[in-house]
Amino acid sequence: MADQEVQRASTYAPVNIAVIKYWGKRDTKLNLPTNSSLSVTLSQDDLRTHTTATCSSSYKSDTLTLNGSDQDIAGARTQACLRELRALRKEIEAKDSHVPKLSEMALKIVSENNFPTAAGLASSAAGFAALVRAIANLYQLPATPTVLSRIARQGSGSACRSLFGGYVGWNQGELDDGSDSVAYEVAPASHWPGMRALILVASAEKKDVSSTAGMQQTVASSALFQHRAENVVPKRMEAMEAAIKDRNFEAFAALTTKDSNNFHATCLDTDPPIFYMNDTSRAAVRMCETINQVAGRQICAYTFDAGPNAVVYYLAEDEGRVAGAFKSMLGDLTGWTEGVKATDVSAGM
Ligand code: 2P0
Repeated sequence: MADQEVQRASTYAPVNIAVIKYWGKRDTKLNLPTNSSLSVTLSQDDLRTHTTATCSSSYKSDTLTLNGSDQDIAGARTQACLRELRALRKEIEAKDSHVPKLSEMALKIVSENNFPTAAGLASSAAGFAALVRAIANLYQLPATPTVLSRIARQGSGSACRSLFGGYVGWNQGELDDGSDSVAYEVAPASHWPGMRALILVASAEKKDVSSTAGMQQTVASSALFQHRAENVVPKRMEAMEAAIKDRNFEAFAALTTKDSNNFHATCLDTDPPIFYMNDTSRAAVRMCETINQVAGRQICAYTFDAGPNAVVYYLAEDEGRVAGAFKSMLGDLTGWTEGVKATDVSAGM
């Protein structure tokens, strides 16, 4: 029987690293944020999730494996993504009775990360983006990256930004149903040919406080957070979009470092305080400050997510002064123990 066949689709989704950070939800069910954010999608040659989605009437139930281990697929976030994707497939099936009823078959989803999971390197972003796109491809949905970003957001907020390459905004939106809380392209990766990122792994261990739990503690207890969401981020979003459009590295770098520090300040202002950065992270901050002082201008910008690992943005013309300095101190990254890896952001997805 035709529907006993296994239907299959695979995709890659890269990690994105925010330069204006998402931290705080106004709706925890739909992952609606308290502020807009902006990120840079890395090349899928570097940090990425590869996902294969298959479905067959011979499968008993939906399953998900990540790096060979079975994952809980019953969680509300994964279920929300599956429900939305199946609903879109049903619309196609309703229009044409010859179209196989894939929406009624169980799914088998197999994902692999080529970097440490849950160590503050945006694994959930790449993970949910890949899951949503793999199933959308399997179902042959005519969905745009914007529609897929709305679905992936429900898996993990930052995942909505990994559906686009290059420089990507996520509009916080205003509507209660989240339909306007979607990602959009600010500029493609090729817009800024010299842009490079250095990934500095200070620890590949799983973080102590998950982003989801950490941001809820911050929303509940930090006064600084209110100020950040209302007064700091809106102006920075505008300034950052302008810096990217103008390819103004000094403005981009100043905003990136300030926003990382502001985000970590709200973590420290949380009760109990959350420490994502460690001594190695702070050594990387000092290294960037020294590199910029010696250069006489800001030629590198650090940013830290919910973990101790740094991403340092710089331009190709400063490769020796930035990546060279870090590599001579920490060595090239091999096997995700401590070290650094330089990546070409402009190569795109
Ligand atoms: C970001 N982070 O903008 C910020 C900066 C971490 C620090 O998005 O609860 O894993 O799944 O929506 O997306 C991490 O938060 O949280 C994150 P959920 P998510 O990249």
